[in-house]
Amino acid sequence: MSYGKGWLAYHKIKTEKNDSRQISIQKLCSFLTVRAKGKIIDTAVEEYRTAAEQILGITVTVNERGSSVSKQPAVPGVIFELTEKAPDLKKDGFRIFFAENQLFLSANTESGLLYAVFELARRMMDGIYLPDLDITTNPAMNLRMINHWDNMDGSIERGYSGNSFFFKEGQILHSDRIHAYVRLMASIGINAIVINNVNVHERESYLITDKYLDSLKKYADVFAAYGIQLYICVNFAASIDIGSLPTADPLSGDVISWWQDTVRHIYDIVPELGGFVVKADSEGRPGPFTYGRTQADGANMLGRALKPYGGLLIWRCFVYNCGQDWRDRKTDRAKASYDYFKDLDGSFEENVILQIKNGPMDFQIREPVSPLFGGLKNTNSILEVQIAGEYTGQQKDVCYLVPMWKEILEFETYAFSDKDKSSTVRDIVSGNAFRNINCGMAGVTNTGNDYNWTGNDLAAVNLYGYGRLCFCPDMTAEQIAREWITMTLSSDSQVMNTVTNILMHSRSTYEKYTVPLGIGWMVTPHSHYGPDVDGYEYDKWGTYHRADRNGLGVDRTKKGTGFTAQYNEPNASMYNNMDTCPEELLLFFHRVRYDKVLKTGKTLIQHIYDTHFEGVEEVKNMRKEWAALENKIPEDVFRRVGERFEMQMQNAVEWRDRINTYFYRMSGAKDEKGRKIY
Ligand code: GCV
Repeated sequence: MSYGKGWLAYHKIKTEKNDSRQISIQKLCSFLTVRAKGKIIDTAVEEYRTAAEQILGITVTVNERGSSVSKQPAVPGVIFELTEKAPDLKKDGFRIFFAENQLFLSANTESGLLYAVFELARRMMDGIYLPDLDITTNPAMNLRMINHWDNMDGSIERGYSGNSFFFKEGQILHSDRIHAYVRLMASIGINAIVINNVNVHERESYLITDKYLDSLKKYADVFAAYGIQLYICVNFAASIDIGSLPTADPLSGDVISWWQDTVRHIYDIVPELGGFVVKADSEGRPGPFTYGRTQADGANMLGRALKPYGGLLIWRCFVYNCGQDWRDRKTDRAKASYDYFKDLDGSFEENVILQIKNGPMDFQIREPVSPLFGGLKNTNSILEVQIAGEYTGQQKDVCYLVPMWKEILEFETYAFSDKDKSSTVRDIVSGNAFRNINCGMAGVTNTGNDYNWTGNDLAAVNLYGYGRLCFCPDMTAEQIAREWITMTLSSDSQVMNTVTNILMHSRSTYEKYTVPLGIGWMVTPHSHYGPDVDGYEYDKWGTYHRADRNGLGVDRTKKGTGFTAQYNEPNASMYNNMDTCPEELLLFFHRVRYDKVLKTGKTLIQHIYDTHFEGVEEVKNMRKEWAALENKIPEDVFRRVGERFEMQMQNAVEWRDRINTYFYRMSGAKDEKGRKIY
């Protein structure tokens, strides 16, 4: 199957506007001196060559190569150098600056140099005068991870862009596409990729055996050349399922030895492996609870086995009771992760990291931030977000997620008693708040073997934006969108303005025509696309809206389920009080009557009607704006995205009519504007 180049489809730019400047960019970039050696440096040289040739239309001559090259070339050129002398550079950071007729790309790691090359390529595409550059960039987060939910049969759980490019019919695939993918990931700063689903089924349990280790080694090598570590998800009960032990009890001596031997063998063959990711005691996956052990017992046992090899153990906090009785109003799924993990704070091994979903529920279009951020202070944590958009349009409906992720990162958790000390989620996952090294972000990816990688071409901005955000969370969502548009579509001003406008409004539009004010779900069971208001209302998953003829919403205050108390003050009180609770989260935290007047002066029921009508109108406008780009962007992209807008239109109309009709019938309240409700 063929594939596109995504944001690395460089094209030749016009450099005339620089022609009158002192130094010819073409000449400057033709001459490269490499004062460094290594596998990733070789990659950086190749990537530089590709970028310079394709963007500037030149052939690059590599002057000298090697770590001892120190003489300054007589002609203008580009110099790659590894330096230990730059105090403002952190691990994998880089500097690009111009001095003595040379454009320096300087870093203290090989990966840093590779990132500098990709940054330079972005600047070239922007058409800027390179000698003006003076940039120092350090990655904000140490772990910048991608999670694949790919299964070995080739399917992808919550995948909306075709099948896996890693696996097919139980085999590991080796194709050019893997290399193309790894380039894309490295270009946005990704340094860790987990290739298989957190739901480790029977076949995937064998990934840690000789059956697959040689193949994994090949992947590890391809990844390593781009500064990326390979990770795999493992089955907590592997000692039973593939070993011959009767137990997976993490405190059993036999289990401990089995994992130690297994991990030793894996690292003998794949020494580059980054480590394991584990989903335990969650949605049917085995875990330490079966043996009366804690989540820390389970994680630490595996962490200790990985430690001698520098491996990390990433343990997910998505642990909750998925067999709830819908009649039970006391149990609250939102409380589960905090209840299971908060008291374990400080009891995890140094190489164990907790992976926490952004919200306490499950990747909804609007949720509060998980109270584990700010609750855990002595534990490495990474923030898990979902690029794939399971509940946010599934890459049919356009929904730019970077604005949401930025809100999450900027959320102040008030973890310190000195309330002036910053402890935003960003501070926590970048390791600044509690001085943890093993922190960062994990994004559940939206890729598959579709030609354009992401189903909807516009959904690639979420993948691109995820990587850029992990590296540079200071960038605004709009800057990221514009950069992606330049790299992928065009820098033509009409294209730039139209697509930026569509992307920047897309989340709010999606939210308008789907679930109101943070209540979540109301989706078609299993597929999770399209509306079904009561689809999960009488089910076991703990995801209820509790609508009746008077109102809707879940009372999570102290008088209700008590979830608000999991936050530090003043957040706990803010959420607990209906008047101070941010309105966009009102129904998440409170049970609200339909006739309650909101800050806009509208009643809740009128807000529901209005937003749903508005949402559909906004989709119509986006579709129209897109249609005006014909002949301005590649024909195939124009067509594919156009088709997606048709699907989004149908989806939005269906949501509008189902939600409005449902709440009209429940409440009996008429729409003030007398619009059609069924
Ligand atoms: C991989 C949600 C999804 C599941 C997913 C799970 C998880 O429940 O619907 O498909 O499983 O989250 O994050 O583990």
